Amino acid sequence: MNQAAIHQLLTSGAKHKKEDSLFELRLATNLGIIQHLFFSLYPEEKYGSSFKKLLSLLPKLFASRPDDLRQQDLSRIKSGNWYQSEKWVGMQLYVEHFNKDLKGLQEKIPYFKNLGINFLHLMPITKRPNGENDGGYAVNSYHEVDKKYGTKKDLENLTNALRKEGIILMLDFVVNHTSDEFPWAKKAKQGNKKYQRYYYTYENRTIPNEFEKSLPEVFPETSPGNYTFIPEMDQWVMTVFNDYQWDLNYTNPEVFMEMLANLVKLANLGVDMVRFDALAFLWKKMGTISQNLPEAHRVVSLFRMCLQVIAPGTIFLAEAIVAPKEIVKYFGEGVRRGNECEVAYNASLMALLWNSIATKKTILLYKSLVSVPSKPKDGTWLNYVRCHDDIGLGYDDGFIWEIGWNPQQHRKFLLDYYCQRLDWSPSKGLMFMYNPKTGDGRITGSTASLLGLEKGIKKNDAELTNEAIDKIILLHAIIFSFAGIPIVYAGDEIGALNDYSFLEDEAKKEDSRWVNRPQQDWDVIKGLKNTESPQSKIFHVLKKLISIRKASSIFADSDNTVLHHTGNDHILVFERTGGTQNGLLVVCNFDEKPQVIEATWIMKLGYFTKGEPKDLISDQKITVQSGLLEVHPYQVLWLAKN
Ligand code: OTU
Repeated sequence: MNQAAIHQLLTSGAKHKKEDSLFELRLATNLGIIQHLFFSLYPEEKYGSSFKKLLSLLPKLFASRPDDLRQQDLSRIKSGNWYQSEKWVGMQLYVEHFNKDLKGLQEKIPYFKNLGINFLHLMPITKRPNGENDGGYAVNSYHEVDKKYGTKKDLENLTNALRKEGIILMLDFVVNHTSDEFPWAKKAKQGNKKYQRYYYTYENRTIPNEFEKSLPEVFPETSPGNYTFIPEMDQWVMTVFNDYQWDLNYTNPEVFMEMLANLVKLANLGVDMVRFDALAFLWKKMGTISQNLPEAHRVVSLFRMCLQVIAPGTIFLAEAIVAPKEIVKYFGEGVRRGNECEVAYNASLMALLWNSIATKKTILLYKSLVSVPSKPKDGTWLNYVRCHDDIGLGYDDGFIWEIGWNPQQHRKFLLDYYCQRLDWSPSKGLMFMYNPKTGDGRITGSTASLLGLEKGIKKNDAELTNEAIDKIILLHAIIFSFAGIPIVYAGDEIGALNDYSFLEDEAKKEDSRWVNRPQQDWDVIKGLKNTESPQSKIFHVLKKLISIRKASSIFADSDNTVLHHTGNDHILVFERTGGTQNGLLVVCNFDEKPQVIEATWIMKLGYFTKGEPKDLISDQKITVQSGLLEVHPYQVLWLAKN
């Protein structure tokens, strides 16, 4: 298509306000890449008219963007990489488990402010089927609020109130699949060919069987295989996740365009960060595992570039729980700003922390962290101890071998340690999706229960309890000081234990992830003034860590993290560097015994210019004897240059 024709399409009917010209400017700047991406997925020979349709869609979508959000877009463009600031601290929650509904959530804004939370990830709140719906990850709508959470008005009130308080919002864009009740799926079931092409549907098993040869299973226990037979339409449909989640067919450009419109509607609700759920799965190809394919990246990039034109203030989070070298690709290929997602889950760090807790060692952590390929300077991590999902044991087998462990036996040890198969383990986790064919399994359980607090409290064992508290603080202190945005799972700040009530719920009992999605306990929160309870100890320390973080730009992600090797296998040390005057050294002991490290190199780095530095967490001066620094069991130190 030639540029004159494109220009004509774009300007026809435009009103030419200042904002419209800014829109046109953004479009002109990004058009080349949008066109290139589009035709690389949908060849021009066949899909030239689809591209024209996309071009006429963009101004319409921009016209639907509310004024206040357009203003915010402009100020965000001016404020650069606002998401790399040290000021952001997140919390993830299920609205119905937090405080009833959206209105209830709004009432709790003072709680977030008190703790220092200014970024919320609400688990899905849009319409979903009754019964099983994967916590809302089976969507009946991408933008209509499910009535169990309230009304659209309630959401508007909430987002307005949040914005007033400087709290940003993340919602999910379940981009890979819809529920089997979504309007398109319903029409497909009724025999509508157009909508059958919105999904991967097959009259017989020939193609599905070929695909199955190389496709792994995401939920092997509850939803084995990747296809489901739909009697109403007498066809098979691809369902990589649960059998009621139909995979969208992105080889069809109509799907892309309709989903773009859905994405804009979601962004227009006042969403600051969009979580791209399961984005690694967006493209399927026979003979591959159909994850992380180059075309999946192009689809994400095309969404990004279109949103760059329509709603440039909205940023994306990549939910790709895959190998580190694959995760970083979701930042896009730019050296500075990539052209896919601004933020990605630091799934590797999360999984490695759990490995270090069980083994009491940091060798695998170091080996893996040094090998993580660097991300573009303008991207950042979302750092978390755990989320609503299971903890997968996604470690590099090569590194496990190098340490001298057998990967299969090592994973078995971790499952045994966390899933109550070892008497001596403090952990009370449950197994998720154990696959006897492969011996693979994943771990569920709340942070506190996995770290021993449940056993400690139930056995009235003070030592176990205190150890668990220290471990909870240790892991949070790491994610609060690691480069990126930290996000706390709601309840972890008060040591919430496993919630076994899911076992009584027909729609939940097969999915043990519900054990780690507890109800927020407002009675405990009322009692936080009693500073001696385990819950208060955790809460007050985490609150302090958050306020320390927010007060110093050393915590901002400016590519200033350095890992230090100490020669002690139980210790992790990393530094946030800030020139000769400024710096933060994080020293962690993953062992149950005190450990010592050589301290002269720390002195040389400039942490002892005015004598022994104070640990910012305990406010105690650290002591160095004979050039050795002692770190208590599960202690974490934050040392500032003095
Ligand atoms: C995501 O997780 C969500 O976080 C889950 O809660 C959903 O069930 C799922 O998508 C389907 O919508 O397999 O076990 O590599 O690990 O996308 C969790 C990414 C999952 C997958 C991840 C998925």
